Amino acid sequence: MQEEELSQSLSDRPATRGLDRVNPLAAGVLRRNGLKSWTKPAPSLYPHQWSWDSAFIALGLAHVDNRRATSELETLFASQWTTGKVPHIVFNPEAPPKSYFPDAERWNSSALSEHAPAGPRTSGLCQPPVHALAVRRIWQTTRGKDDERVARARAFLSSNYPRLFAWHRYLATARDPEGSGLVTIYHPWESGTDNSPRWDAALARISIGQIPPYTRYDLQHVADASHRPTDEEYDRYLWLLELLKRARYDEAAIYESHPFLVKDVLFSAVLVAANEALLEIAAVVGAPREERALIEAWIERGRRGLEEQWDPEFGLCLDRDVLVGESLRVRTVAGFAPLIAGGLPIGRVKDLLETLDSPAFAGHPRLRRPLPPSTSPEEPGFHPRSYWRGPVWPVATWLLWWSLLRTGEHGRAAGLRRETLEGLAEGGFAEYFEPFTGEPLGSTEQSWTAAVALDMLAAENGSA
Ligand code: 2M8
Repeated sequence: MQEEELSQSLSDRPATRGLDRVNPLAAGVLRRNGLKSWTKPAPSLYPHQWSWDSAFIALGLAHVDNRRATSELETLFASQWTTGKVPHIVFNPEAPPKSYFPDAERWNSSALSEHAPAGPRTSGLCQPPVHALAVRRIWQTTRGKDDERVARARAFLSSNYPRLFAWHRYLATARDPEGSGLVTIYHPWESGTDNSPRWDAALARISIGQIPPYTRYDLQHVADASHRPTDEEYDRYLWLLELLKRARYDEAAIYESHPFLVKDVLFSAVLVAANEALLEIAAVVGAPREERALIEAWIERGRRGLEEQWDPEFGLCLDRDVLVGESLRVRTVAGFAPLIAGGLPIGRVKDLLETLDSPAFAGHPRLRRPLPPSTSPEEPGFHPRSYWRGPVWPVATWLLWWSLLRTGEHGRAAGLRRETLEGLAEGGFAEYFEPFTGEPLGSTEQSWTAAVALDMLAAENGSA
């Protein structure tokens, strides 16, 4: 559906206030942040290409500009490592100097690892694998379209299936040598929820060594430094980066001595959902039977691994610190991971919905809107204005909304969709929102916020 048609169909409905403006405004954000073949996550705070941002961006673009959606992912996957890893940042050589730190020089991945791509320079980490969900959305949006468009999408799926398969295989092997079904991350940046209190205990155990001097450029792009991670947190992030460089980004070496090895349940659940999407893609492209069997096994193992991390007291799933062999007992939005992974017995769905509706999350009495904050307001590490420590992130709400739809919880999904879109109509496409006031925080014009709005809007009558 074209931009104009989409907004037209919305204004035909018993419109919720201001919603008819959201679609053209969201498409405008993505247009303005767009460069040649890919999209910056935000106008100035993030001048490079980020992995899971691009996946969400492609998912939203699939509804308004299918060619652009495919080029977004093609550009990202062109920088895939030979191990299968999709890097978390692909550096833009044309970004203004001193606009983002750590930069390509600091990562130095192409000099340190033979597995890094020869082309554009990249970081040495990865992020949650939303990509197969985006590829499947690109396929889904061809439904009812002309033959040429369908053939183009099929060709895109065929050329990308092997890349996605290699990416998921990397995560299922190098990042899960224990065969637990859960992905190990080496750095909070890999989780995408960087300063979440999920990581406080694991980070506190690390003793920091000598870090080469650095200047943070992120702080010059936000209204208030307290919305971003603290300097103490950055020191830890930069120290972990030094250690990864010393290991030359070699997986076995990292696994042997790295002081931050954590089983991330949100990352792992996204992988399960992405593997389900990959199975569908595999069917479209006629992938070998053995590969499909492997993907099925990854799905099953992932769900089992998540179940083992269930915490009955919190009614949530918890991350696990590999080094001390203990769960990290913090209530964050990541705890809803089993919902994202799907395939749950009714009882477990009920448990999770109870937690979602409780005062620990969307039922907290002071919330501006009944949307889950990134960290429970009942947690000591909660902070309503600091990044992933409390604000509401539309991209995280999208994950829950999509999961609820898939679970058949249409009423709840419709509620999350309505509240999110109304919040965006009111506050714009900010990176995140203060949960008690609805105030937009972080970067303005954040691409993935606009992208998830487009996807939610396209889900006519709550079906995606
Ligand atoms: C944030 O992370 C980057 C580091 O990767 C940063 O703060 O500089 C996170 O919200 C992450 O999830 C996101 O992908 C990235 C770009 O939007 O920004």
